[in-house]
Amino acid sequence: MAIEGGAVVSTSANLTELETRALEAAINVADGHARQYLTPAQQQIVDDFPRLFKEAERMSYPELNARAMRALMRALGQHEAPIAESRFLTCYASSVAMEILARALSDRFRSVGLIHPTFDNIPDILRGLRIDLTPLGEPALLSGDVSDVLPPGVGCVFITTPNNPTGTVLPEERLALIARACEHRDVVLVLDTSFRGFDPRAQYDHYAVLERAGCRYVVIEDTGKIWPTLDLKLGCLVLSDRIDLPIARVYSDILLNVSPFVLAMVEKFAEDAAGGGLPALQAGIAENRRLLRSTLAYVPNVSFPDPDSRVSVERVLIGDGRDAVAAWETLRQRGVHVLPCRPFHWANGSEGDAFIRVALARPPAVVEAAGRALASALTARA
Ligand code: EGV
Repeated sequence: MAIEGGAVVSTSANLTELETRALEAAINVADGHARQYLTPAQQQIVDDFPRLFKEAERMSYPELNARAMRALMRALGQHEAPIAESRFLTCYASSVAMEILARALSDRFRSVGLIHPTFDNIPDILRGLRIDLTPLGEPALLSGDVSDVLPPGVGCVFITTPNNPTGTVLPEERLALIARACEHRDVVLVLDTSFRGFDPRAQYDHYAVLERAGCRYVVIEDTGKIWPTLDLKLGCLVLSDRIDLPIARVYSDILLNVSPFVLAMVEKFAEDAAGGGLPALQAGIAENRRLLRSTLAYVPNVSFPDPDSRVSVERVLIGDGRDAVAAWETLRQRGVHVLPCRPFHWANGSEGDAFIRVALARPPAVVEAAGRALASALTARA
């Protein structure tokens, strides 16, 4: 099916390797990093970077860290997030936070329940530490008997919400139910909320829910997907009290501190987000989603399986027995890079064979060009 290069995808390439290839492409809608234009308000913050740098140089690190965290949590509706220094650990990126967490988990648990599908570096990092994974499908996470979410032997449950690539959000009542079950069974609940800035439905106060349930939890917060700051960003591990895992110790093995400049920048961008930046971001993504859907509207049997998704990536169900890897390859030869979804389905790759993921955090012209190229690739005679 797939011509040269295709075999690489189905056997060994991970999503990030495909994203790396796309970095040089004319039209890159592969990675989920933020590559849209800065808003005028964000541009002003950037124009002020020399002053911000001097300020960061002078300030105390713990204070900068707490200020950045407080501003970020406030912007995202997470008012009860613990700001005590011992309860949050800022990292260079959410993948670094993930690696630290996984090493701490591997010290205690052999088995983790993980949302399915999801971005493949999460299962890869966990498996790399010899942790066994049980797939937790989105339907089971969203409804039905909550004990299905906590299979026997599983010491930790890991949920990405909103999920990547589907945009599925864990609603408040369901989180409360799962958190209470975790408390009851002494299972650690981990949430990866990297995409929550895109979706107000993911901005109810998760910490209030988690604290009320009294479970042990770790939340990975992230700024990497939301602001086009050339990958100046933070990932963050937020811990419940008495987490009883060597997370702080592993953190110290990996890093001492993040950049004070990045902390100062995050505070400014978070204040802007709270003051109107988030709705502007959401409107831009919604516009790009409409644009992509309209460029593909005339292609027979192509559909959008996540109609309610608000995240900055969109799945396209290419239908008619078309193969995503073949479509990916055709597009790649034309300088347009998307992602085939097979690797997201880490427990059952073939489930992803009919889906392509298109990144939306781009200038509208890039999304439109990608949509047109995809439409043409799917309508051309094979
Ligand atoms: C997405 C890239 C890493 C990741 C991109 C991503 N891979 N960090 N190893 O940041 O959805 O494209 O999550």
